[in-house]
Amino acid sequence: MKLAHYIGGEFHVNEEEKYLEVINPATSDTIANVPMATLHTLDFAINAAEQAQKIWGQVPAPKRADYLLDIGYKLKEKKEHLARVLTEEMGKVIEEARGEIQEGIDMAFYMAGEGRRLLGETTPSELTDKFAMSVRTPVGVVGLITPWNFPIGVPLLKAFPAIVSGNAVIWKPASETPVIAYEMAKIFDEVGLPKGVVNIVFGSGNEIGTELVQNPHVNVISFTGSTSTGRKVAELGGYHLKKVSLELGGKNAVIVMDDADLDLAVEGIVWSAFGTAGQRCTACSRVIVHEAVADELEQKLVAEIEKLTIGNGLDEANKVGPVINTEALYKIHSYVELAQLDGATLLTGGQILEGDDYDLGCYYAPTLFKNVHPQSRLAQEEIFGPVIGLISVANLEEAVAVNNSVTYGLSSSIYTRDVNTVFRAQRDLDTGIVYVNAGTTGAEVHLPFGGTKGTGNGHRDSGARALELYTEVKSVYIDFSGKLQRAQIDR
Ligand code: UN1
Repeated sequence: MKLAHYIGGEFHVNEEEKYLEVINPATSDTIANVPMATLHTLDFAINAAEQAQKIWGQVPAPKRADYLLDIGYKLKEKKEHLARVLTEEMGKVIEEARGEIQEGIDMAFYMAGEGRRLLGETTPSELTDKFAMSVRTPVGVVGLITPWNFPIGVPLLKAFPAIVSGNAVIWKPASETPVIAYEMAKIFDEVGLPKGVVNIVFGSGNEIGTELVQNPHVNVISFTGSTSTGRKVAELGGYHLKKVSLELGGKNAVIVMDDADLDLAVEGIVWSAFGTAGQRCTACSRVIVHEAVADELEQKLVAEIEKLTIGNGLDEANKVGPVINTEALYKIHSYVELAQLDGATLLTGGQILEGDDYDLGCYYAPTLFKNVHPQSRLAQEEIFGPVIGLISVANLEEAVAVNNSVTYGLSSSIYTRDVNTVFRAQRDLDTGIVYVNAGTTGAEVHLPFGGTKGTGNGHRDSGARALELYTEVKSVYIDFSGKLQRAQIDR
């Protein structure tokens, strides 16, 4: 299957472009060929977006929201099909793929409600016969640069608030996962979203991503991906004085206190560490455990991890799918080797899986280490794979200090039955998301999503706060006194 860009409401082919193969990481089969846009194609898309936005920005927001409802219903109707496409392309197990489509559905319906809010403020003026308010206006053309690990969930968390706010979108999906984006283009087309409101351009980050960030006709950039790329996006976007929202890495921990329900904690750790084969920015990759329960937790964890079934995500029986490609396999394995050199003890896993069906795909054994030094690279750097390390601590203060000792700040979790511990922890953990008695993944669409420190630059996806990125705020003063009134002077 040859994919095509979606520009100005048409599927667009440029014969001069090269194609890359899209590989199913579970089988190594080629499932599609994706064009790599030239700058000419991108220009065409930017122009289409600009033209469309002029009209779209004038459509009443509740009417814009009606399209989101239609998209939401279409996603519902196609949920199973889309989930299968997602699993084939990205590898996550089918149950999780369904969850990701559901995240898109939830965001469509939630943001459709914003069509009847998009709240500004009204406030008294300090002068008589003068009215004061702030209103939201669209920012114009929005560029989305999105990752392969949540190839539809993350883009839709960004696209829907952008659309309902009256902007036009240019979306550059990750080159590893274009098929699900192409499916999304079909949905925009089927619901009759006005042409040019969403444009999908496949291409390289270096060329197309860079041009999106620097092009003067693109007003806002929302990027989810690695911290190193995010830094470049911030630098370039900053030079061009653009609003740039960054959602970057994580090094998320589950803290298990001595009064925790250990079986519950084990379930939460296993789910949040090995779901999506550890390739979530919210994935648990450190377990900070109170020394009094460390041995028991370790034994229970090993037992549960060794029960995990690994294989093609289309098979409902499998709990852990492949990682995205062989490069990822080798990167994960190099961290495992490094951890051993750093003195950590391997408890289970620690290898690229081989033999039987594993040879065809990119499978890494779910891996657990203990005796991990909190400052070692295994405990500090984002691995983006199914690897966790146990770190023992003596009390809550130490647990919080270890949690906060990384350069990232996305998600954290604590298992305890003590209400005082709960409140202290939620106050002192420095991440953008804190879970109590649940793992580190599973954010819901109506609360802000994002993190502190190296995880981003203060913006948030999801929730009503996402609108801050996609709207300009205009303060409007209406003086109906019929005379000159001077603020701060005529008191
Ligand atoms: C990501 O990994 O980039 O909270 C997003 C979660 C999901 C979103 C993850 N709702 O794990």
